[in-house]
Amino acid sequence: MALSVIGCKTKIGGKGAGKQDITAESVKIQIPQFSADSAYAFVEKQVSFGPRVPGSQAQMDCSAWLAGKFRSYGASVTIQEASVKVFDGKSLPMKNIIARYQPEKSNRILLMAHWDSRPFADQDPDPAKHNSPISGANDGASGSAVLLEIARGLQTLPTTLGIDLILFDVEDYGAPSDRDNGGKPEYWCLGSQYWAKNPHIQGYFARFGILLDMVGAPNAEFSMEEVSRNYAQSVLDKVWQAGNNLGYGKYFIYSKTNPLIDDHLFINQIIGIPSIDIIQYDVTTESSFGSFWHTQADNMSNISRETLAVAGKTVLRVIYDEK
Ligand code: AHN
Ligand code: ZN
Repeated sequence: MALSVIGCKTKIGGKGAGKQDITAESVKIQIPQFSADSAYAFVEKQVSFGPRVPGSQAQMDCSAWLAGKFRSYGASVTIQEASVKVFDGKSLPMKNIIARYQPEKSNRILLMAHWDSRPFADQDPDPAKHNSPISGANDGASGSAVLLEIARGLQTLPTTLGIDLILFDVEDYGAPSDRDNGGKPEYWCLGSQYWAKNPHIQGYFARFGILLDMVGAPNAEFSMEEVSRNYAQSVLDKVWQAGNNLGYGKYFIYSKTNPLIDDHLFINQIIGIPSIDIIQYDVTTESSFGSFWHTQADNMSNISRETLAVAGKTVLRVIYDEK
């Protein structure tokens, strides 16, 4: 366990203060270790199942693996299963993976990622590839891997608040960009929309939520995205402050960027948990998400151990500081 310890023991009272030595312990905050290698291996493992497209064998295999991994780290795990209707009218199986720590506590923090992979590489420079699925190493697997590695730490050291980790399915089944309904918000984030309307516990609430999406690319920049700013400015401030305090100012930048349709939007709108998105936003590329976004190049060659660790250590710091 890495102890990040601030503080000391202070003796209160000098000579004649009485028989007892009163020992006051000042703030002593421990956070578990976050292994960049372990997080990287979790990305690799997910990618090894093949594209985790809804309805595929990879979806079945990878969901079982993810749930088993959370269980092995001491979480109470459920898979929320339903059938959801995608943009072309097809009904597909959805599997949201829910891992809970200290479920008896009423004050909670919600950590989220999506774990499915997009069925169409519709941004690939090669049009012949537009209908084949992506590996989704960054888009999907990276956020899930960071949450798994956080879970590995949660088992070793309890937080003051209860923690829920949810891996949403069917985030990335939005209509391809060249279709009529391309870009329509309601076709994205079907797993989070479903959960927000049917949370695993009736009346579920959390103090705040943090979504991790595309947190694995080398030199990623996480900006202050508009939905996050509108619904959860104080959460954004807390997370950016933690990242900058840890020396990750190159990653957590203080620039304001446009609103995104992502799982946090529906969590804010439908269930009202103030939630932010930690998401790579690269204004220098056309998509804003890096040149490999929704292409066949979203594979292990674009995954950086350092970026995964930056995201993970920052979130750990935030959840262990929360009282
Ligand atoms: C859209 O482009 C619609 N949403 C950005 C969020 C996203 C897509 N995350 C992963 N894939
Ligand atoms: Zn995507």
